[in-house]
Amino acid sequence: MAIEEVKWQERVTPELVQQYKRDGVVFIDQLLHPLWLQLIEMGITRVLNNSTRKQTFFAGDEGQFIDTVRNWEFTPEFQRLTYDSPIADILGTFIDSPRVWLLFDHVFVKDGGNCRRTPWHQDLTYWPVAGTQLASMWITIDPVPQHECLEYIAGSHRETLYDGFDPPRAAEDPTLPFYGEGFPRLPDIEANRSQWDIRSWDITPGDVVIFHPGVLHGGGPTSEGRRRRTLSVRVFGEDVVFDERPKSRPTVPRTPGLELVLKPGDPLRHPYYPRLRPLPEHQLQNFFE
Ligand SMILES: O=C(O)CCC(=O)C(=O)O
Repeated sequence: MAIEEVKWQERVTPELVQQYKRDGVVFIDQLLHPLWLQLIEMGITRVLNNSTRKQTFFAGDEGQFIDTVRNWEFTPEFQRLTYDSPIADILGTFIDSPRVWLLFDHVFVKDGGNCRRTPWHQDLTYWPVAGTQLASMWITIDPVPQHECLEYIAGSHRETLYDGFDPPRAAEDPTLPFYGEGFPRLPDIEANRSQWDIRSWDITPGDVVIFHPGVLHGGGPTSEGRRRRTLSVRVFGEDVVFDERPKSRPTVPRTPGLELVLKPGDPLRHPYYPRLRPLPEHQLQNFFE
C-alpha cells in the first residue's frame, strides 16, 4: 500500500487563508511529509557542495551564515520537490491563484558556532516584482527552538516597503541601506521591539511558516553546536508583474536579460520562472506506458 500524503486540504482552512491576508504570515505544524524533508536535505547537500552562487554574511564571524539562491535548474531534488509535493498547491491556495510559478528557491545555512540574527528586512524590496499573489514557504530540516526562530511582524506587508539591509555591511549596522535610494531606511526594530507585533514559534521539521515577501522578518540566530538548514520556496500567481527597482544595485537573484524582454507592468513570464501549476506538459508524461 502506498504511504499516505499529509491531508493538507483539511489543514489549510479558509480562516487560515484569511489570517495570511491579514497578518502576512501563518505557522502550520506538521504539514510536510518526512519524505519531502529527505528530498530537501539531499537538495541542500547538493547545493552546498556544488553551488558557486553562495553569499556569506558577517565575514570573519565564528559561525557561518550562507545563503544561496536559484539552484533549482541544477538541483533535481528541488525540481521533484516543487513539481511533485503539495507545496505549490498549498501556496496556490494561500495566494488564491490556480496558476503558480516558481520565483526562486533560497537556501539558508547557519552552522559552526554562534551565528547572529538575520537582520530585519522585507524580501520584496530586493525583487523586481509587484502584485499581491506572492508567498514563500520557509521549511527547516533541523529543529528550531522559539528563541532561535525567524521572527515576523504581523501585518507589516500592508504597510511601508523599506530599503533592504546590505549583507556585506550587516555586521556594521543592520539598517544600512541596500540601494540607498527609492525606499525609506529600515527602522531600528531591535531597539524598539515592544512597539511591533512580533510572531515566532517553536519549530519541528515538518512544520512550515508561510509568509508574504512584504512582511518584515529577521532573527533566527543559532547558538553554539546548533545547525539550521532551511529552504524557502518562493512562488507567485497571476497578478504578479515585472517592476523596477533602483539601478544602484542588482535585484535578487540576478536575472540578466530580464529587462530586455519585460517592461514594468508586464506579467512576469520568462524562462527564469518555471510554471509549477498546472503541471507543465513535460511533467505529465506517463512513465509506465
Ligand atoms: O533563514 C533565515 O535566516 C532567513 C530567511 C529569510 O529571510 C527568508 O526566507 O526570506
